[in-house]
Amino acid sequence: VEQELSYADRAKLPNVHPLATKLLNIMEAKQSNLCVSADVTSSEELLQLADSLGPNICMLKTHVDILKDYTATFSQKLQSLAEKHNFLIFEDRKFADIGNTVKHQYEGGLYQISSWSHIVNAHAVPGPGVVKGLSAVGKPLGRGCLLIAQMSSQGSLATGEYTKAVVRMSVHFLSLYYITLCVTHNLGFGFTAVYLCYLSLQLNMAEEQPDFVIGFICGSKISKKPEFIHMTPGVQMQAGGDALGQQYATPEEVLCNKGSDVIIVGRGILEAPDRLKAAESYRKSGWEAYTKRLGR
Ligand code: 5BU
Repeated sequence: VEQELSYADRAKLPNVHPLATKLLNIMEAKQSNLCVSADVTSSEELLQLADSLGPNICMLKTHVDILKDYTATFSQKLQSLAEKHNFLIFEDRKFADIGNTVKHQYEGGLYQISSWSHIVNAHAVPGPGVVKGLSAVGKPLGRGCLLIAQMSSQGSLATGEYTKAVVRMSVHFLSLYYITLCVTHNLGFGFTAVYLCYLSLQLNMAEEQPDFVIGFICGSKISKKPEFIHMTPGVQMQAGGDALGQQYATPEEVLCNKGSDVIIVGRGILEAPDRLKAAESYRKSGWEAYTKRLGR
């Protein structure tokens, strides 16, 4: 039986993105695969959350556009807290436009997300251009991106063949351009053959250096490549849902049975009477489910 790699083993893989290495090392060091979704509307409260739950988490997820009082100073303070407590920041922006537009949305505007968020996510709906656009801004800064391959909400259309296509896009996003070129320019057979050779080279290069996409938002493990991080929202101690279509699975189900790497928990912690105690119990459940999966 093939033994599964631990987070620490995966951090050392030769082709892993430096940011994924950093995350995997944080997870191992803090024994935490918990990402808290800090869905609050006041900057002060968010910073307080980051400071108090910081020691228990590997990552903090934000929706900056729900803050009523965002300032650049807030983002600086959040960055300091991320350094103080050794966690990564993930702005759940869900980019979904053409490359040129997402470039501006990522770098500019009010929030200047690329300047403070280690990780962002994107829908694959627009095609490879969305990753290309984001990567033009994020790659020089050492940032990483998660592609949304599945969603936790009821009736999500991101399933089946779509999910598979997202996984393929994570590796091949450059190569798709060459295929399109071949087809649209209706190149002859000889040309196409040469292109295909070039293409397979490109594929290998992409696989050797996954340069911006570090993983997926998904409900279960969807790629066999241990370099990719699988992150799952819709997690609570009790399976169920909310009134607006959110669906919940337990940490045990997500990490042990579904093979994901990181659990994302919002209201399971935010609405608990003692947030710190709740975060610690999610961290502990998450870590136990992971070690059970490894069988160590
Ligand atoms: P909850 O309070 O644990 O239900 O919050 C879940 C968070 O994860 C919330 O910020 C959502 O916007 C986010 N989310 C999600 O729930 N499901 C998804 O498929 C994606 C993001 Br992508």
